[in-house]
Amino acid sequence: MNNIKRLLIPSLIAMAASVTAAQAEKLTLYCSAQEDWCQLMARSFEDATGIDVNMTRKSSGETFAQIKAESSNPKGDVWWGGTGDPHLQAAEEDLTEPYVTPMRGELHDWAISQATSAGDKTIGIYSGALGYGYNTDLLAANNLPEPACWKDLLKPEYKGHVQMANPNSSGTAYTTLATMVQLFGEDEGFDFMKGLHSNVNQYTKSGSAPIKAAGRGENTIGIVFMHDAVKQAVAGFPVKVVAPCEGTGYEIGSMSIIKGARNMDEAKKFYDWALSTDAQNLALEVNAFQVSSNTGAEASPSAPDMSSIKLIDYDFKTYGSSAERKRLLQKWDEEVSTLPH
Ligand code: S7P
Repeated sequence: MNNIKRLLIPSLIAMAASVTAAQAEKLTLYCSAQEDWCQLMARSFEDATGIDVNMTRKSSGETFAQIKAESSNPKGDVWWGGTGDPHLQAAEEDLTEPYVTPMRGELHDWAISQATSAGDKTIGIYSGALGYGYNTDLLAANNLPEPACWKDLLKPEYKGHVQMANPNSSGTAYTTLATMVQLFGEDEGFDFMKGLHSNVNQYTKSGSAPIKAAGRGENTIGIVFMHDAVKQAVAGFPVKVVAPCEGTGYEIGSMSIIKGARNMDEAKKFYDWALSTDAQNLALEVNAFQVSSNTGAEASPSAPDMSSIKLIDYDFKTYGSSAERKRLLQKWDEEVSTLPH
């Protein structure tokens, strides 16, 4: 071997090793919580581990559809956030990977139940109740009464004043549809959705968009998770939060590792980290007022008090099943969305 080769070969080997190491240290994160929370989680994980994170934010139903479409050639590693139902559907359709985290001992029972019901292919990261919020200035300006119940939203005077998301793209809106079916029974639940349709001014793609629009004064009433309405109120917008009088459904926001993840070690590192108190306390920095799944995580005094809200016994197993979610969405598409306003 001549001198040049003797000098070059070790440095080429070292370069190749560092390229391989650099290639391994990355994570593709699909995120279905609010954009600011998704960004904070991604950047904080990078700071904590040195692993580069490529994050994409999409609503829950959209992310489910993307993971399904990519299943023969998965591009994402972890799906963090979003309502639990589509995570359960992904587990049933074998789109996600079982993983038993060593963090389990730190979690609330409801977070573990979510994992157990899905063969450990998902886990609860937060919980929050569905409700609605309204812009108090717009309500007064339009001489509208203060709504307090779900059925108040069917009154003709609210025509054009109610906004919700499309349940196909949005986990919030699918939770709304499944809640009405559980609260009132299937026939009455669909009658409710049809009556509501007459008053809805727009079905948005994202679940929280209706209350952000209410905060900006572009919409009066937004059907959303109560914590998303609290976020607008805490930001100083004239938004009042309602826990509907009949009772309401709730979500177990979830996290799953995508089957065939290209960066499986990093995916597991993120999964464990995301369940830690430090990671879950980041929620408070972006006014995300869900209940965290780690029992040691801090709770904000502004967060909705779950114990004072009349919650239904939401049947996650049924409404997160592939057949039921598909059936309800198809029925909503055919019988509700096509009706004239
Ligand atoms: O982070 C707030 C939040 O409401 O967003 C998630 C939601 O599913 C994402 O929006 P979509 O309704 O558009 O899917 C919830 O899990 C979460 O609580």
